[in-house]
Amino acid sequence: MHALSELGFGSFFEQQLQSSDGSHETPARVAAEHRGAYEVWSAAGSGQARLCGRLRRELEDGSPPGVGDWVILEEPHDPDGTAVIERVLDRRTIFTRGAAGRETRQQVIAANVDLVFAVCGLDADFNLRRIERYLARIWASRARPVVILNKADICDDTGARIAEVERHAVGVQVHAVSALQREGIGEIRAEIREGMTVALVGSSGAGKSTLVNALLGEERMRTGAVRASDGRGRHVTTHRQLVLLPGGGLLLDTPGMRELQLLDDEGIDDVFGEIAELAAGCRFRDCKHETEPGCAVKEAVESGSLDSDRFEHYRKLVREARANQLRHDEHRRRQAERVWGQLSDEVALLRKWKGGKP
Ligand SMILES: Nc1nc2c(ncn2[C@@H]2O[C@H](COP(=O)(O)OP(=O)(O)OP(=O)(O)O)[C@@H](O)[C@H]2O)c(=O)[nH]1
Ligand SMILES: [Mg+2]
Ligand SMILES: [Zn+2]
Repeated sequence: MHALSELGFGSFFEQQLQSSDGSHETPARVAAEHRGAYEVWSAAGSGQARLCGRLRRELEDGSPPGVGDWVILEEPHDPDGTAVIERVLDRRTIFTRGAAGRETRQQVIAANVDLVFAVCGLDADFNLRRIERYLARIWASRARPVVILNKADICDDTGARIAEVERHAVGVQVHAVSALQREGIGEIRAEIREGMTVALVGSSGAGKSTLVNALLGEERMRTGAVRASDGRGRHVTTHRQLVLLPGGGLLLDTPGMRELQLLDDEGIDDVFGEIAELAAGCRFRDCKHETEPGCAVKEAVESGSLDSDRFEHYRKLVREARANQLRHDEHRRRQAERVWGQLSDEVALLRKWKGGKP
């Protein structure tokens, strides 16, 4: 059994309890989810839970709870011991998967996380653009990002890599470790305090689960070798799982995601702070830094005070974000039209039916 504070409960969630003393509500944290079956942790211990019918209907078009969410359990439990989730508390931070394909329901990857370790291998996995994309999404989630460069044991120029990432991730801690050899682990353990939740994200094979094991001090998570041909992971971890760290703190291991889409341009300015600052000096407030006159960003590139590579990365990410947002908006518009279409069919039917009555 654990105190709620050890599980990450704090004033933000406490304020959302309805009874003044909270005595009739049982808050619990979602530790794992398997196709609608939840593993929840409360002050009473861990158990299984499912959504109540009303909540399931209400959330049909929204985001069902994900790992890390705080929920309220109904009392008493089902006869078979399964608890019933009646409410999801507002999230302090939320990290979702990009609006993949036709999906408009946001899949919650991690909720109420304080810190996100963006794990990147110092092998073929190393990719600055991907790190920037992760950082933008993490800033947008309102959690704090930390970059973990893993597999330092097989990299000859770790120092140069660290410097490269630091140049592109201003204001972000960058750590190089070897999860396998257990090197540099103390440094990142020191980032995690009691009650803090830390999610690990990154490509399959980057070594997230190996790192979780290193932090736990035991081989609890399954890990698997990367493909020799291209160094890609084999998607060993298949579900998100919260684990308690001995000595305080929680870790959330996640399945690898190679492609992480930007949903909108939120977070990009946090990654490219110096460009956002320059943009304040552009003549036009909505300057796209393309062909507009009086563009302070282009001037900085021309004078060499802003790295042109960096500007290119920025432009590509902004373009990508805009394209995704347009696609997403278009999809929502179509969906709304479909709902209206159905509704007007029903109204027509109702009229006909009424018309037939005296
Ligand atoms: N050389 C070296 N190999 C490592 C290190 N960390 C992890 N590996 C290896 O990389 C492979 C993938 O590690 P995992 O921990 O399974 O990777 P993951 O990020 O959890 O991958 P998914 O669960 O598929 O998303 C395994 O063979 C690990 O032994 C490291 O620091 N150095
Ligand atoms: Mg894994
Ligand atoms: Zn401009």
